[in-house]
Parts: sequence; structure tokens; C-alpha cells
Amino acid sequence: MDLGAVTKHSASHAKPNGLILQYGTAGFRTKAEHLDHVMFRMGLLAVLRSKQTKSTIGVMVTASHNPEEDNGVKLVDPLGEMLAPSWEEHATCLANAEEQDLQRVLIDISKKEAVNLQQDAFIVIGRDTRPSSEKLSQSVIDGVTALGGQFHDYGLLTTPQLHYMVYCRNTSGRYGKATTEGYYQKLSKAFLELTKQASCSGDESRSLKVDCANGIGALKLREMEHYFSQGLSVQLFNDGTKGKLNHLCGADFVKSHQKPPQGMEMKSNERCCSFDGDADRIVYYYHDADGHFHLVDGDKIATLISSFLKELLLEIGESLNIGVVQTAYANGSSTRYLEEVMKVPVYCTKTGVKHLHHKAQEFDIGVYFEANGHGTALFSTAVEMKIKQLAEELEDKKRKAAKMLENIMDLFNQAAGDAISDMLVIEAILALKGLTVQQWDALYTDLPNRQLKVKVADRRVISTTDAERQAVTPPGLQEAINDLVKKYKLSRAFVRPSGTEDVVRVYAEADSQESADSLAHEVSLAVFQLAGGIGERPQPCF
Ligand code: 16G
Ligand code: MG
Repeated sequence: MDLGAVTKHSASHAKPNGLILQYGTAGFRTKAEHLDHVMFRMGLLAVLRSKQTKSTIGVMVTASHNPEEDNGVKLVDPLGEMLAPSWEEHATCLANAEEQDLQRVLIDISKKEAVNLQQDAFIVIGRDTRPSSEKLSQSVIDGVTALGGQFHDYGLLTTPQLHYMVYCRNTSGRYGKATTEGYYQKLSKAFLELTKQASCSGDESRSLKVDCANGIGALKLREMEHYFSQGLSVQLFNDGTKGKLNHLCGADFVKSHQKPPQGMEMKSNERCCSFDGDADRIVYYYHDADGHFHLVDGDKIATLISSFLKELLLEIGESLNIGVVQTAYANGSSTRYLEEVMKVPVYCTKTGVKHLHHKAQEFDIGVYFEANGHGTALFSTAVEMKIKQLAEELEDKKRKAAKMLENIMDLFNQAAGDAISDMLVIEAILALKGLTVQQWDALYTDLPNRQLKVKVADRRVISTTDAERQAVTPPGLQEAINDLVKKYKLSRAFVRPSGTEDVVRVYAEADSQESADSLAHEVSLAVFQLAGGIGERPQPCF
């Protein structure tokens, strides 16, 4: 390790004095102008991780659904997964080291993790469409080369595409070809094979309006469109030619405001969906004949997918275990429907994809979705082989079902939640089952809910347990929430410190929108009083 070279190059990516950043739920995220040194140093860290795992490591430059002025970076582990927790700590240490301590921190990490410094390192890099991303990804490359690593810069990619590339490269091409072309071909082939089986239900139902949040999803969907156009025609909105990234559009906007994005022409009963800024989230929605807006979120996506998978398994006669993984944000109606009607076991984890992904790996088939639309289905390696074998061996109807299962498995991006891949799975299932978006939405009725934010002096005073559903500290807060919840019917509420913003998040649901709004407001007041609220007291805003 040529530490002299690191020090020399680091001088041109100097850390602003006193700036402290944390590797959070999805990597580092802040104003783009504060990130140059972090990018350089994540290039260094990726090289160490690559040497240690003897695998290709990914570095993605994006701030997802956050404002265009922000940016961020996260590392992708060998099987396309999020960076291992012990390395998140190293990332935080390295990002915050003062210039004179940089060498020591690198040596410490190498020793702690028994990194063989003679080993080769290979890094793949992707970035979103933010104006700051190109320069910042160049800083990552400077870091990689300063430590003698080799790299391939994919340039513009969706986050899930970078996960896919990493996964492909570390499984010697077994999963797919590590090119965008390979990604488009793999997904489109599985999609077209699946939809071929759908009884023709007219052109109308095979078209979809997509709000691309003015982000990378637009570019990539446009590139991919002609590969699957026989089975689905997509009409893109907010494609980045005019509007600003994530501004009044995108999956996060639609989910949190529960209204359509700007710039989308919606006719009644038309199926529409929104991606987020790096295309790893998707939510669906429509206007009914009375002009009412209906959101079909991650919970309903998980329900549609797990029901269909269960049906196929029944048809094949295989008793593989399917589990659905959610977070505390999952609508109570969805959990009830899955458990009581679908008879699928449901598990709850902390917020953040890495937690859901980890839990989903415990099942033969693990379907995980956050209510915000981030998720996928994972098939264990043994199950993958079994399904491929059944698709060859079984006869007639059973074989057809096994083949469909195989196609669905190929269509899911098993390295990460992926808006494009999820969209194609959903579209295929709707076509195969002949379901309209209204029929899908009618599987169950969401309980009215409300999310609010509260500003406090230090959000770390709130700690939680039971997958964030119970507050442990500050004293008295959980008791206060319990008392408030008792005042409403079918109600539930919880609070948690955000992992991406300096706020405390409040969630409430109840039997009516008024009750959910009022409960959320009362819980916000309890947080404000008991957890050191700052600024103006929360006002009832509905
Ligand atoms: C990040 C997470 C997302 C989570 C969100 C919660 C990943 C890739 N993304 O965007 O899963 O829902 O943070 O944000 O893990 P919050 O902690 O601010 O509520
Ligand atoms: Mg995202």
C-alpha cells in the first residue's frame, strides 16, 4: 500500500475542518459540496474491502429521492448486498479522519480486517443524473487509483443496475452478463416469456404511465423500452428534459403526500406508477371515475407478488416456505390480509433495506417490501436450482407453473429492490391474472394514516425496540403514546429517529383520516415535550 501516494492525492480532496458525517441507512448523504473528501475516501475503502473479500466491490454515487442539491455514496458488497455493518463503522471513521490521521486509520482498518494488501482490487462505479455526480464519481476514481485498485466506470446507472453488475461479476456470469445490455436482455426475456402466457386482454391494459422523477430511471427505461415493447408499452413523464430531479414528483413525493406527481397526465382508471430518483423504489396509483386518487404502495405490491407466488407453488405441489418481510410502516390492513386471508407468515424489521433483505434470506422465498415501494423477492440458491429442475421435469400444467416461477425468479433483481424489475413483475402478474389496477387495489382497504416530522435538539435521545414499534427512551414517551392510541379505534402509532434526516418521524393510523391526523398530531406533541423539541410547537395541520 503506497501511503505516500494516498497522502499526496488526499491533499486535493481535503476534508473541510470540523465536518462530521455518518454512514447512515443508505450510505453518506448530504449537500453535494461537502462530499468531495468522502468520495475520495470511499474509493480508498472500496479497495480495502475488495482486497479483503477478493471480489469486485461497487460504489454508487446518488442521493436517491433527496433534493437535487444533495448527493451521497454507498458501497455495494460482493453479492450485490449493502455494505457489512462492521465496514459501515470503518467508513464513518475514515470519512471523519483529519488529514494527518488518514494513514493511521487506513492501517488500522487493514489490520482489524486482516486485509492482504498484496491482493488485487477491482471496483465498479455508477452514478445518477445529479449535476454534481460526475465530478464526485471522479473523486471516487482518484481514491481507487491512489491505492492501486483497478476499476470500471459504468457512468450513468440506476442504483439497482450497479448492484446487478456487482452480483454478475462475482458469480462468474452465472447470474447474467455484467453490462446494461445483459441486464435489459435478461429481464426482458423473462418478462416476454411470462406475458406470452397471458390471454390477450387488449392493448389498453398493456400500457403504463411512468413518472421517472426526472432521474436516471427515465434514461434507462428509454434505453430498455424496445426490448420489452411487445409485451408492454410505457409512456414516460418527468423524464428529466424539463423538470428538476425529485421536485414535486417521484415515488417518495407521491407516497408521502398521497397525491399524483406534477407533470403527469392522468385519466380516470389508468394505471400509473412513479420511480424515485435512482430507480430503486416504485409505487402505483390511479384516479377513480370520481376523480379520487388511490395509492397502491409497497404493501400492496408485496401482497400481489406473494399471493401469486403462493398460487404457483400450490399448482406445482411444492411446499416451499414463503415469508413476507415488512417494517413498522406497513399498513395494518396489509399485515392482517397477508396473515389472515393469505395465510402467509409476516415478519417486521427495522427500517432500511439491509434489515429487510437480511430477514428475507431466511426463507426459501422471501418477499420484502417497505411501504415506500422499495423491495424485491429473494430465492435461496437451493430453491433456485429446484425451480429450474422442476421447469424441465414436470408435465403439463405443473410444468407451465414451474416455468412461470422460473421466469419470475429471473425477472426479480435479487441483488436489490429495483423499480424497473418490480414494474415488469407487477405488469406480468396483472396481465396473467387479468387484473385491473382497481381490482388489485381492492384486495384490502388501507387504514387511513399520517406521517409527521418533529424537530428535536438531539434525535438520539429516542431509542426504540421491537423493530422500532416501541420507544425505550426518553422515559415516559411510550406510556404517553400508549395512552393516546387508546383514544382511537383500530389505531397504532410509533416514533423513530430518522436515519437520513435530522428529525424524529411520527406514524399513526386509525379508523378514519381525521383520527389518524389527530393521533399523529398528539403523538408529535408528546415527542416535542418529552424528547426536547426545538422551534415551533407542532401545529395541527389538517
Ligand atoms: C433510506 C433507505 C430506505 C428507508 C429510508 C428511511 C436504503 C437503500 N434506503 O432511504 O430503505 O426507507 O432510508 O429513511 O436502505 P428515514 O430513516 O429517514 O425514515
Ligand atoms: Mg432510492
